[in-house]
Amino acid sequence: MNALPLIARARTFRDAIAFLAGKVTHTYQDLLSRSAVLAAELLGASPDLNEARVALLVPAGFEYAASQWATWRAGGITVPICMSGTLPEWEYVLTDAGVSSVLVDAEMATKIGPLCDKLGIRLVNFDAALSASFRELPDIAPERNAMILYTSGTTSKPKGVLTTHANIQAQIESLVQAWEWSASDRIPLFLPLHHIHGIINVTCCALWSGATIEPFARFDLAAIFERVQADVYSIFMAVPTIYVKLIQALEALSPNDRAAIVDGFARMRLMVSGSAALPASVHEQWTALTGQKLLERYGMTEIGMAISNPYRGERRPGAVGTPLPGVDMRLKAESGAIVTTEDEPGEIQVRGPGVFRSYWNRPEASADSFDEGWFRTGDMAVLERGYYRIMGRLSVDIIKSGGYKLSALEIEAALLEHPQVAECAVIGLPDDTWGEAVTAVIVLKKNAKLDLPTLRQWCKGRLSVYKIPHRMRVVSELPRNAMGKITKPAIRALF
Ligand code: MLC
Ligand code: AMP
Repeated sequence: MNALPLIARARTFRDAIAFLAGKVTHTYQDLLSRSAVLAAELLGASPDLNEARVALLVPAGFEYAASQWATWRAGGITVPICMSGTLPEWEYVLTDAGVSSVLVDAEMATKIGPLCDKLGIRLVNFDAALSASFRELPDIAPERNAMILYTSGTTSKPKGVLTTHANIQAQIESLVQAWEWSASDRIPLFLPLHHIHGIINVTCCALWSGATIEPFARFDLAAIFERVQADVYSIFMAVPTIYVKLIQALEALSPNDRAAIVDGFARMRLMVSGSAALPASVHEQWTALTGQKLLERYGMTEIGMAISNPYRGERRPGAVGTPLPGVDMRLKAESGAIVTTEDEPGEIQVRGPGVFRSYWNRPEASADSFDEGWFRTGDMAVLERGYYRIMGRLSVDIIKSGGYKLSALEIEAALLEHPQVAECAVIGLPDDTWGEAVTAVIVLKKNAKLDLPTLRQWCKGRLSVYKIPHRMRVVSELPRNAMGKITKPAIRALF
């Protein structure tokens, strides 16, 4: 018998619809059957994958969930990768995680096939892997490793965040309890599935609850509006950039067209924002437009969701609320003292069953990220009238753009390979739509010329679209301190 609770629960609502895409439906029984066959295919003759890494490069929806469940049921670790990533980015992740198989659909097979051949990685085509017969699957203990998510940080290259099945279960149960998920919920899924927001908050919470997910291949405003207007969703989860885009699009409509869509939003039981700061002005605009009070919450790949405004109670614009069930948190002041009063800022530190196990293959980075057993988030917050407010990050090298966490150092390393670039510094500048806009400040080589469109073109194929500089400034020299180190605050002051 397979011990994973996600699977055991699905057996209790076999006939419910897990995924609805246009006219195509997949039940929980379909998920159970397909993931069992795929697990058998992944296993071949072996009784247990024993935590072999299986990368997922399949479309959001049934294919993704069945691939994830198959890997878990076979005893593997899922490594979801960015569908719109570049070959160098894929190569880095596949190599760093030591991936042995990649699950793909036909389209992705052609894109990543040659790279897998080069790296000696097995390619498993989701649609073709139908011939394996049902077989006994291994028991999976909760403390076994389940997933590696790549996240950017203060190091140039992204690090793999390793979570166990128990971590994932704790993250899911906390949200299901706090936000009162149930089998009658229906949610659209348009967030990428190589990050925790789309994986845990949307997909895993919905599947844990027996709810229905409507997947979209990408964030498709027109298609989402059509379904909102048809009144099919009870829950909606997005990053602040999406709410800004929704507001812009709604305001561009005629009053009649807008009213029909707004009514659909107004009737949902819950709309959540997270992954980046939701400006209080956007929160208020959304309420004025739809009557909905967005629930803002705070989380991180390493810890799952940690702080949330209440489902029932005051949802305060500009604040993230109080710790979620099962989350233990403290603020540590710059002095090293633990903050005990309101209005005193400190770094958010978190512990609890949802906190990840370690960074993949990085013992030093793992040890450095904990302080007496508490995970150091690198985010500053303050408690005000009983609710936490996020004040910003400790590191200037971390940028949040469109809800994606980016490392300035990774982008700088890429730009330095451009033949015209002598030196560069990358910063995130405030931006009304993207939260922060990736901004490159560049010193050119002698007699060189470079403009933003040319640089952006050059970046394609090297960096994912959201990492490509959105703004650029050429300077004759970068500001440095007495030690010769580039000073980013001085660069920010140039704008
Ligand atoms: C895309 N574009 C950008 C950009 N991203 N421009 C500036 N800054 C960015 N960050 C540009 C492209 O170059 C393109 O330009 C145009 O926008 C459309 O590109 P796109 O990729 O089609 O954009 P779109 O689909 O509209 O994407 C916007 C988005 C996406 C908000 C849907 O960024 C997204 O899915 N973000 C969510 C990321 C996420 O899930 N984060 C959670 C991490 S987990 P042109 O000129 O070519 O048209 C986490 C923990 C937690 O943070 O707490 O949840
Ligand atoms: P990631 O590493 O992609 O999981 O991103 C986690 C980071 O997103 C956190 O460390 C915060 O900096 C940021 N973040 C998430 N939610 C919020 C929020 N509600 N307000 C401000 N920042 C947030």
